[in-house]
Amino acid sequence: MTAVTQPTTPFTDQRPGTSGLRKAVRVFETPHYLENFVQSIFDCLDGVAGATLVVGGDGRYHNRTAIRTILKMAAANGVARVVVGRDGILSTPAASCLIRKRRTLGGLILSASHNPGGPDGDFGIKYNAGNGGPAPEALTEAFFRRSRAIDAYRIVEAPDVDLGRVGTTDLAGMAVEVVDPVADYAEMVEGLFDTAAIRALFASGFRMVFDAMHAVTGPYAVEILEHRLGAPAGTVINGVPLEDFGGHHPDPNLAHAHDLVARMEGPDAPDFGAASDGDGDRNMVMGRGVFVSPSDSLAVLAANAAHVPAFAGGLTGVARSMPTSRAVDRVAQALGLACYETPTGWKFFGNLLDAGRIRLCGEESFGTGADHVREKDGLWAVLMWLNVLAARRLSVADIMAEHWRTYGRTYYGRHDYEGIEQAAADALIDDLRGRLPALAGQAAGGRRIAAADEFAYTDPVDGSRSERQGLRIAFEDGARIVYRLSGTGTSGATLRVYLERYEPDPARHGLSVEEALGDLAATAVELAGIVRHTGRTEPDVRT
Ligand code: VG1
Ligand code: CO
Repeated sequence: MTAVTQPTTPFTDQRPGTSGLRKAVRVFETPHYLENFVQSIFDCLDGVAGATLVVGGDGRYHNRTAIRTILKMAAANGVARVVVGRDGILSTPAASCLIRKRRTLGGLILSASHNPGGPDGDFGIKYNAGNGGPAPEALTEAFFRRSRAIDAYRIVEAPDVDLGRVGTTDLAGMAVEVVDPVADYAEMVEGLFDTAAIRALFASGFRMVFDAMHAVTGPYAVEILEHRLGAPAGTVINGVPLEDFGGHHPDPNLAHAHDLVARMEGPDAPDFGAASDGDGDRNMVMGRGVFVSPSDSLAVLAANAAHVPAFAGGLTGVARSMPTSRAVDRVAQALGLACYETPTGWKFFGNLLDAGRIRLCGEESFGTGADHVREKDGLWAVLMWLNVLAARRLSVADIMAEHWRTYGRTYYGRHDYEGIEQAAADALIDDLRGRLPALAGQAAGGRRIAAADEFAYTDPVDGSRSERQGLRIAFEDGARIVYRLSGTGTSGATLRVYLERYEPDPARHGLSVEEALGDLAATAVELAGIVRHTGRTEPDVRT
């Protein structure tokens, strides 16, 4: 079999965003598009020849086609072995787990996360390094620079490998090892939790619903929750992964997880509800009659970590992305833990986890994780909650009420304006950036602004610097507004507006989020001139 060097012309739009290169499937189907980016990655890595790589994805449309191409390119680039999930399936946390367990050079994960799938949907690819985490910015920038200069890629001409059968086959001198996508991950998480307590909880009649949203976590959730932990059959709904996720957004939030929300609000609601996203790294948790905001979830898990065997040795520190609410900061302060604020995106947690400075971290966008892998992990977060519920034997509502009594409640909301013109979005941000220095001390919507700045981050471990990570306005009463543009969209720009307000008084912990944040939302619209810049009078999504 022969390796051929295929000439190509570089693409100019392959800069990785918050979570890798994410584009419409149609763009990935452009001749040489995927190949160009994959070769750029190989060209920037040290030690590709002779290396082992992990490859897998969330099973969406184009997953298998892309994997076949990647395998042939890996062989042509001298990779010795590729570990690939059966049928090309690996959830993002399972891929991270395999990279770490097998000590591979790294891995390629194919996913566009919660973005819709199918021929008219989105696709994505990202490189994770040997620690199992998303490549740091310096590396993704190197991929991008290479993608604009590259003029050829290498690929072997060979028949496709059968990805449907576990076992090792040869592809032009490279070993392709097809593995069960669930086994290693299931074994890892079983070692982290008090599984006997969780099994006893289910045996006591506790009921839950896990909505896999026809995305990658279905087989993981069935194996772990139903087979290993004894949850009744049928606990997992929408458990069969589909290439187009059944036509839905596999995005676990109140807007998109309708089947779960309907069950949790129905007459015979179970004790606990959860959902995960397209690639299995996000989570949403709910109790009967209560939705747990992701920022609160992080805070509750930090406060209750001592009930979980993996954290018996203590937490050392915690981290949250900047726009995530400061609920976890209050827990960290009370428990004497270090608390870090990072830019949006999981790659910034990696160094802190590797250095042992933190053991738990999360984002407001339904992402929670810990030091067992280097990705956020949806099913792991659900198991954390189950472990805490099993240890404490309280309802989710009681746990939340207790948490807010102890630490105060941080009301939180995010408003997204989607598909706005890039130029209008940039103008809005530039305009507000220019006005930031003058805002401190001014009154806005009945509050006084204490400080206004643009977030920049210096990594405390390697000293690398990330600028322009969101505009922040802090008020004297503890409320906060953050503005930033999404780095994961595939058409136009998305403006995200993050709102939070601290309420120490337990008598005022029963407000709806709308009641609690309505005036702050109006102030946010006003301060940034959202109507003037975008013509929009309402956000498209509120989470
Ligand atoms: C969004 C979220 C961010 C998350 C990222 C990737 O990014 O806000 O918190 O890390 O998605 O999540 P952005 O730039 O669109 O705000 V996933 O589940 O796509 O890996
Ligand atoms: Co995801």
